[in-house]
Amino acid sequence: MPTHFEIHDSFISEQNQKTNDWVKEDYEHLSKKLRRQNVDIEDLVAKAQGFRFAIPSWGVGTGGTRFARFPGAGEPRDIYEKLEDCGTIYKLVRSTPAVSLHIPWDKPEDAGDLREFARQRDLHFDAMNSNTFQDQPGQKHSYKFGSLTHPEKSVREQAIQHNIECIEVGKALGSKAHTVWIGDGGNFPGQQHFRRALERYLESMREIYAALPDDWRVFIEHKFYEPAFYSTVINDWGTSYYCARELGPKAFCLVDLGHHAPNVNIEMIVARLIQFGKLAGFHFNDSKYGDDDLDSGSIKPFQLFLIFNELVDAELNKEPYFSPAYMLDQSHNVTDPIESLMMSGVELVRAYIQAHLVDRQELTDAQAKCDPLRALATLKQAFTTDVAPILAAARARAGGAIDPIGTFRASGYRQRKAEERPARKGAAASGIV
Ligand code: PSV
Ligand code: MN
Repeated sequence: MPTHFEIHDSFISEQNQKTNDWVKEDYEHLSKKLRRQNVDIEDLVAKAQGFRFAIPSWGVGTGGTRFARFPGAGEPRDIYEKLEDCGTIYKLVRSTPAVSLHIPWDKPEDAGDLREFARQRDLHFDAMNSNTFQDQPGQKHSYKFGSLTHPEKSVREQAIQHNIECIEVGKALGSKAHTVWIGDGGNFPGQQHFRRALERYLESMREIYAALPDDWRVFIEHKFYEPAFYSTVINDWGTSYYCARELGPKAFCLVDLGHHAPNVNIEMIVARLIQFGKLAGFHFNDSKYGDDDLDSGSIKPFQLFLIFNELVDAELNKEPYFSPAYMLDQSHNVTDPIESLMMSGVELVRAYIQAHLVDRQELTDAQAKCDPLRALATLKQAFTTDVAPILAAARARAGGAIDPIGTFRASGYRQRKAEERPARKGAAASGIV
């Protein structure tokens, strides 16, 4: 039995042959349609090929809820196997050359070796992520009542050192950013002094900020509830923005789509952060009720499009400090994580390309003439355009799959991994529970 099964380029192009003619036909038709709107389809293919986003290492493992996790056969057991799966996703969709690591889950024994392993798969490392929301075996102080904002200095100090260690690991891996999300908050009214907790956060973050290399950025990720259910210290984008400003020019605000109260206008938050020069980037996912970590575009595709509408508007306007880091942050509880990540990735590129189809002159004119229906119709025209042939062409021309999920299934990758990766006794769960 050969170990480390890989999907070969020749297999992908063989599979592509099956649907190539149809894609060509659809592409021609769309190309004509777009020409009527003065849009060159080739420009959009180039845009689709240029759109890049990172895979979170924890996303390739099966996720779960606080009730249960149902691990799938053949899921990755360590960071090397996670990188193998990330490499497979990259091969098939061609837009995910970066992986985001979570420390200590992915702490490498030999960073040089891991970097080389990634390089061989054309992968590199995106933002590092610290973890002070769990206690680790042998850890001196507990984070039960907080980490960077804990009332006791010794606990805060331990959490600060952990973040600095993440930056050190990231330096060895070639990363350029560090994301800080803390679970700190309160479960009971009165449990925390709101202002003092935030002061302690800033005091801790200043030390982490001081450890950043010159060409690094730090991303502050807010979240309004969970694991704390009454209050969280970094609860919303306003608090995040205040902290980023206080910390300095290397600090930015990260938007995880699941971290807002229901019905909040996230695209507007995105626009505000762009305008204030503090948008770090995204953790993409979708949500129905809370931080559900569902697959991107599975619940509210129009919202995803509206977010990309703001991003593309900023890109075209060349807004200062606009350099968003894109990542998926999802929990795949009932699907094959590789399939979910590929499908979600396609949804991101779709929304990005559709946003490029918005007739900006028409929209500006409708806004100036106070014509809300024409404004909406302009957005809807872009949103309802089926750009699938553009996405398929972008992938296929780069050596990827016209049908990533069909090709993945036909390859037998997961079955082969189930043979290669028998469950290890006592192995840690590889996804989020
Ligand atoms: C928290 O819910 C979060 O979105 C943060 O990004 C964490 O790093 C990630 O999920 C994994 O728990
Ligand atoms: Mn997140």
